[in-house]
Amino acid sequence: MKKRLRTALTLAALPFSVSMAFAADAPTLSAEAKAASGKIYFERCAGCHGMLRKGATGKNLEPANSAKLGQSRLEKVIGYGTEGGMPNFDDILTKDELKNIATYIQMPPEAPPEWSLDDMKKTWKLHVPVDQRPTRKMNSVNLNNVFSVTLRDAGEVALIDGDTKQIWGIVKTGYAVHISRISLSGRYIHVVGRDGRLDMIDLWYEKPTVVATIKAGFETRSVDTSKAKGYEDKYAVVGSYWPPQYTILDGLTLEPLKNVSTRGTTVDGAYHPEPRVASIVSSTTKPEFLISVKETGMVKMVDYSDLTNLRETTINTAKFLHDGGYDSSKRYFLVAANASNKIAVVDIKEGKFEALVDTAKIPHPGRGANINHPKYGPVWATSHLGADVITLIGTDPKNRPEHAWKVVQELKNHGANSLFVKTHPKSDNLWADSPLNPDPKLAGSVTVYKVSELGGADAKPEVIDVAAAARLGQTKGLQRVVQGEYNEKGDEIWFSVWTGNKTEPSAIVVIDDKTRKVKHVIKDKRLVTPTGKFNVHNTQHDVY
Ligand code: DHE
Repeated sequence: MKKRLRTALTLAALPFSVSMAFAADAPTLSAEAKAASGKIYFERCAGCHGMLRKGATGKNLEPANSAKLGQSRLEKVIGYGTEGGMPNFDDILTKDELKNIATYIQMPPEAPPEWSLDDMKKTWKLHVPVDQRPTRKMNSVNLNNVFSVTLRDAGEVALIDGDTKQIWGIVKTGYAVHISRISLSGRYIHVVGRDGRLDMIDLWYEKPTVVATIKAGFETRSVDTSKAKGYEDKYAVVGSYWPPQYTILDGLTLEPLKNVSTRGTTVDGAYHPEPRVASIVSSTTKPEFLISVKETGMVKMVDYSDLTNLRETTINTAKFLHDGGYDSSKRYFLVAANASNKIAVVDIKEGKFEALVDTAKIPHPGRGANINHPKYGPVWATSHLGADVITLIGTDPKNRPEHAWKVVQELKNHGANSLFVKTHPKSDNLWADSPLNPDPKLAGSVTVYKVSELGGADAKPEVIDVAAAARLGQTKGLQRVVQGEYNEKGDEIWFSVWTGNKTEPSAIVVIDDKTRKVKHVIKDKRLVTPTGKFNVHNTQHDVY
């Protein structure tokens, strides 16, 4: 035993090139193929498996594990996906790319560099200082009903006027732009790309205009802004996957102010080198950001009232934290611990752990959906990557303690591989998608339930083939219908029909919420790979 340990230590101490010499039959790629595969890994795989490939939503892909599966099995899994929630890539990657990426993940992972506050400052561009911005709104657009639409593979967002359904402006953003969040005033949209670029768009100009930009990390997924009384629009916060850290910035200029690493121990007490920042919500009652740290399984409540003496309350929940949102009272934050098949609940008022709720496999709520259930009162809903159900969880411990933090009902979804559920306080509908389903029919459809019927035994869902309604014709990529988002009034729901391929047409289908009939299809050659849609009013006020 002692001898084996000594050998391992000697190997670890050797320079990389020498230790590689021991593995004579190790998989290799040409420098060019390795660089191209590294790019694909970063763009398509790192989000689920981690830059260091330690695994989270996806499996651990360190060479010891991936090599066990072998080249041909890996190629099949990557090409066709699995029922466990891994999507298929055969419609996006060429045969050679599939082959090379299967080899690449059997080679040792390479850690990208760190990214300090100083590095960020060097990339910070204040295009328009605050005192040179408009002092009043210069356009006649109803800003409350503007949708910021992610054009994923174009690295752009489209600002669509929700009243006229016309594109008001297209703004260049980071690579594989991910989400938009709106400042509490409703004036600024913060858009974050996977490459760490954060753009701040001012909606008061005649056309949407970027007033500040910064590169906040190498890989980022989340952003939000301060919403507590007295701190409206004052700060922004960006959560990075790499380096694993969060950064607090000036909310009006994006000047980086404070950088905090999330490296450390997990809920199991083990050290983790890459605990990535997943979802962030901003408390409306306290000067706090709630930051979900994926690999540690901890939620950090970060008090931003004093950045010099920053106070963090670290709450143990479960691994691996991903996406989440508020209950209807906004007292509780519910977040998916997706690898544990649990929803974690944090009490924002008390600053404490509230509950862990066991659910079906791999919950994936987006921000979730809050409905008033005829039998169980206020409940929060999530759908699942790993199961064809929509889970309803009671959220009212005061008036309905018998249902609180329990799964009160499981509704059938038309398929697994779902990403988002949606409703609106003015709607009687609860919707769920299943865009990552390998079956084209299921990937292109949505399920909808009437909330007022959920108490009875006869609650029947309607399944709507949204992709067919878009009439895009035959496309190489699957027509994945993703992320319903309501308009301001709550009488329309918008779905993206995402072909996942920037050379092919995509669309947004607008459905009348009462009749569930298609009202409008937005088609435009500028709408390249639309995915997430963020209505200004609903995002500004966390309405879902
Ligand atoms: Fe997302 C939210 C991470 C892939 C569309 N996604 C989130 C959040 C996280 C996350 C942590 C929560 C942010 C918050 O609330 O602060 N997403 C990841 C990944 O790690 C993952 C799985 C893989 C990756 O490499 O990025 C991933 N996400 C996707 C997509 O492929 C989607 C479907 C299309 C796209 O545009 O990238 C996608 N993610 C979204 C959307 C939201 C989101 C639309 C916001 C939902 C909302 O209602 O707020």
